[in-house]
Amino acid sequence: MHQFPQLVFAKDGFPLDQPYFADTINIAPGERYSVLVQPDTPGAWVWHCHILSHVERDTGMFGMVTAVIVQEA
Ligand SMILES: [Cu+2]
Repeated sequence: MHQFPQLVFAKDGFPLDQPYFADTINIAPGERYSVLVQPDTPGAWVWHCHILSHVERDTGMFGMVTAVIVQEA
């Protein structure tokens, strides 16, 4: 996720013994990770897979990408 540090705190629904901050996480097929972010900067932020063939092609972005909209409180 762009802009906000993410705290990885669980894998496949089970809490981690040692939560950690990570910019990117390697996720194998079928795995799930849970993260916490503190969205304290308003704007439209991109959250996407870093395997570019999963998110980008000649016509633009697609697939494993979304926008997180943060509004003023
Ligand atoms: Cu991917």
